[in-house]
Amino acid sequence: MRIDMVGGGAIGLLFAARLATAGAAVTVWTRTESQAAALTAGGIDYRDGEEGAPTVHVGVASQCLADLTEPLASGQSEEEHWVVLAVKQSHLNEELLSRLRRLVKPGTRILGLQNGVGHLEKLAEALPGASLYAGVTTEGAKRSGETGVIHTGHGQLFWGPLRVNGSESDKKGEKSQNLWIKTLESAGFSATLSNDMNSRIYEKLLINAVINPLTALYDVTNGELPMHPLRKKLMHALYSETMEVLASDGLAMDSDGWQRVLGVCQATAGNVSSMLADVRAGRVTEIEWINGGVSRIAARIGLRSPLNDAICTLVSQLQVNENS
Ligand code: KPL
Repeated sequence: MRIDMVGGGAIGLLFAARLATAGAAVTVWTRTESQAAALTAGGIDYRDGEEGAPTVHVGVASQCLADLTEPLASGQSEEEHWVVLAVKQSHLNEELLSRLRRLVKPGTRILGLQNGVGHLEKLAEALPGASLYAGVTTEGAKRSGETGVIHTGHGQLFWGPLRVNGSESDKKGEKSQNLWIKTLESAGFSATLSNDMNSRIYEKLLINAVINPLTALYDVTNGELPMHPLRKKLMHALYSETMEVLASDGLAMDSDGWQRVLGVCQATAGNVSSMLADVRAGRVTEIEWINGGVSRIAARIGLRSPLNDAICTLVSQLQVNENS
């Protein structure tokens, strides 16, 4: 099995390290030459988050995306080839899409692991002929340096085919899906093939739309967020508005959504959300694809979303201020 892992962040390195350990031929495509050179020289330093767990060096191939100037000959049938996109939504720009066109051939299976919404439509338009898969992961991972990753929490991967804007349906995908499942299982991931990825994406969107912007605005960990009564009130108001929008657009949850949000805060209590981490580091956040995505869905189906609109403006303002 050949896997092109696009993105050398925490999730990209986590999946790359474990899949390579399970015997897959993994190439990590990075944004910087220096990370590609360091990964090629020393591999990934993988450590399980358990107290006292050793660091394991995992050899992988790595190349800088900027070097992807010609279509890549795969040398393997497309059934045994998966491209996994583990970059932030904000990095999924024209430049990256043009590189991906050289990696992806008609029939290539491409799995997007992004938070929020909007990326799959973008990929379907940019890569006609590719078979699109969506993934939602709750694995916890933290980068340590340029080549290191710590697996901070074992989670779940839900993945499955998704047709958007008339993208190709993966009619002949069964063999490739089975190979992918086997590889994921050998790598120790708990993975579920889902035929209802829209609901999975909306469930994750609901959680991210409440926790991520409020932890960023209040500068608190996930566990601290609901501890203060006024913060919890605001969380609930944002939850209710978001739930109404997503439920009106097809989200049907089999459990109490509000309790799920509180449960995630508890289960990831010590975590700094990805949005707060971005704000603290002065990086562009995913607000446009999380709460901005909720606002766009609301507008499409004729609902109002004043809280999501306001939260978007506030977090964007925070980015401007952090960067100035
Ligand atoms: O997905 C997350 C994120 O930070 O992006 C949560 C679930 C909030 C965990 O931190």
